[in-house]
Amino acid sequence: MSLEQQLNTITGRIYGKNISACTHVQLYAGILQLVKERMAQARAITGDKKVYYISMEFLIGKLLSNNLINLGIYDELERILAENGKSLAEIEEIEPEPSLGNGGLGRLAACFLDSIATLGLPGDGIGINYHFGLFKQVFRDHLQQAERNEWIEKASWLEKTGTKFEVAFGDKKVTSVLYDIDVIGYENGVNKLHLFDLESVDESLVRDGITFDKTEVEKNLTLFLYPDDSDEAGNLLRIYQEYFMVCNGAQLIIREMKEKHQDLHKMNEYVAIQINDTHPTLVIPELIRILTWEEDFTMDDAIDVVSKTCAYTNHTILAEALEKWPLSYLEQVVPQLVPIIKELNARIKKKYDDEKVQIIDRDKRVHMAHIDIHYGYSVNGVAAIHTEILKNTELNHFYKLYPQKFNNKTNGITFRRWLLSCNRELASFLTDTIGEGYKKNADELEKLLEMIDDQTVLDRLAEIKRGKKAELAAYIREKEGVELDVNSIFDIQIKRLHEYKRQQMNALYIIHKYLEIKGGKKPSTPITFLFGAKAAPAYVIAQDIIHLLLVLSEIVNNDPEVSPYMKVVMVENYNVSYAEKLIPACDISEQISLASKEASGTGNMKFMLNGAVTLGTSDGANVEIHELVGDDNIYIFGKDSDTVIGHYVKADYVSRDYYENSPVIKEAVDFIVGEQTMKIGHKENLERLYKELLNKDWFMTLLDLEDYIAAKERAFADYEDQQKWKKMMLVNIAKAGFFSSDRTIAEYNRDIWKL
Ligand code: 26Q
Repeated sequence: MSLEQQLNTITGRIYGKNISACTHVQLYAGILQLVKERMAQARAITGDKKVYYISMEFLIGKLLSNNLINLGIYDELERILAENGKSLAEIEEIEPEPSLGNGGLGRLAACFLDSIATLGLPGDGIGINYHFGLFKQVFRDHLQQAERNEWIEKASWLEKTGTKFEVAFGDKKVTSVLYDIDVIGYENGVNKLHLFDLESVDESLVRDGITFDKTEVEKNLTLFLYPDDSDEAGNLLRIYQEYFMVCNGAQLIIREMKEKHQDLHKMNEYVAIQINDTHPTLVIPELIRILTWEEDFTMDDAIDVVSKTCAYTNHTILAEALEKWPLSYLEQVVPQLVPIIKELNARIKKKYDDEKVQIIDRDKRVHMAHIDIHYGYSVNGVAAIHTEILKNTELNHFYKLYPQKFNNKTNGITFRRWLLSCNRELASFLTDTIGEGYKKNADELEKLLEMIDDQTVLDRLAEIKRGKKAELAAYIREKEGVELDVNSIFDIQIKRLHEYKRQQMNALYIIHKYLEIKGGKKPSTPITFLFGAKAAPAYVIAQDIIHLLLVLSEIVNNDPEVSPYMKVVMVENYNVSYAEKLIPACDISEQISLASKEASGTGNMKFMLNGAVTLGTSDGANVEIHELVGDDNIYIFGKDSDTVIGHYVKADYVSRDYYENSPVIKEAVDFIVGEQTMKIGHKENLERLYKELLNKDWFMTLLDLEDYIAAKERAFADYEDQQKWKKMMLVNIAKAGFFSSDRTIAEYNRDIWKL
């Protein structure tokens, strides 16, 4: 059946109408159905060995456009709809975004599933079916408010399976139900994302915003995703969620092995389990429990085979983000795992007396990462510098014990979503210029380098960028009510709000620029500063930084002397879908974390691929971007990681010294609590932030501020030379191939999974 016939049949069946008589909402439902039918017919990827990527977060984002592209029917469908007077782009807007993750870690898991299927590797995701994704952010009175974020509709990507498992929390038993989402590779077969839910979940427990009745786990366990990114949240419910996921995951894995008549004693020959940060760590004791209690394994055999099956990825070196659970919590939630964890701990104690490598510390806290490192066969960081820091400092004690376990896997992004889907104009220009090959072999983007002196290529790149800036401006006009100047420089910082990512440093620059313009020093090209960021509701200083940004945007945008030269916009409810609109429109990509703190970053890669130039510190994957594009095609500033780590070791960073010794810094910091901000904003928030910067500044904002200002001025000055800028765009796109998650996954497979 042709695509058009199939869609007409479906809309006829559901609505009794053909395509041209349907509304966009009806067409969305019809196309959803069509895509699901096509994916059901596609080849299931199989093989002797399978990887399970287990993660508390899969930030998959909207799936319609991506699935159409991967099925190879996007263009045809777009044409059919247009012939019937319909717009696929508008239909795509109707899909609710599944925001089942906080940020980088969750989005990485989604990119990885796409690449695993694209490479034709057998590999499924295992996670939780949260009824409400990461909270919806609304701004009121220059403050962030959190509202619930529904995404599940009657018709959605979720397919209810017949699978049910029992999960025991001590004496309390719950029943799970399994939903699957098909993951189709680019012109390849299908894997599954398995999302577990509670059978007895009760949405009516949700009250105002994101508050809910916390008493009955059997009703609330899968309601919400924890809105934390790298912050401490020592909460029992989180452990309930983690155990719920791994207990279901372990049962699923064992059931699939048995269905294939695979010998559990050789689990590691058939299965690899990739543990996404420490959140799924309990899968290790849980598998050991099942094998010893239900499968007659000796403890030695169970530990041995599980240790050869599980591999751990670390995503952070922030000490406060490493999970350490009081043993008493585990005794309450999963008493059945406690004897196993104690046994694992006893074996380590017998072997090594170094206190730093113990699983249970003297305060009776269980270090989840230590379980993974001792009882897994691989430990990887997510960018070269990050892995080096793990080996040399943070996890040095473990590296000395197990040097062979440590390896680096620099993160990547799926080019299907972050190029083919979000920037169709650039993708089709690349196809015209260097051919189709780059879609399956990202390294072929380098062919673009041969065209560095081809004026038509350079001009076309600039034209595409301008088109994307105009599209974004139209969207922001509608959503945020702000008029952007398409001729201005689009300088963008989008990522979770965290002090180490230093949005506050960008804010201080904006103050500096504002004061310069007020003083009569006007930039030759206007600048638009764009932000998008959610802050964990419990993270007070992060809320204060959002407040400052919102107050600054009001001051700047409403000042007729200044607003022709600069604008500041913090977009509301930044999410994956917003990122897909912002990234193609960016000129300058802000990647300004304190060196050593950002494990990798992946937004940096998305911007580069879309022709933005990075302004960043020597941190995470910025270091590798720098190596690839060379000094002339990136703006690197700030103290390096060795210097920063040295400051922490010697405890000799005093932010007040920087404030007092630099009139530029002092002027900007003082503005936070000046008359103008106080008139619009809240004294409490602004003063707290001011004091934090002066008295603590744990992430050393003031250390790098002057250098940051200088680097930013250099970038703006270079933008005046459009010819030079176009060449920088071209080099960045051409060198982005390394950051395809297809490369990352091929490395995971080569070194860790061996499928
Ligand atoms: C932990 C305990 C309790 C509640 C929540 C959490 C929690 C949740 C999410 C802790 C951390 C996260 C997310 C971390 C994260 O996104 N890390 C980012 O991972 C990216 C992919 O590797 C990197 O590129 C980023 O540098 C890193 O910050």
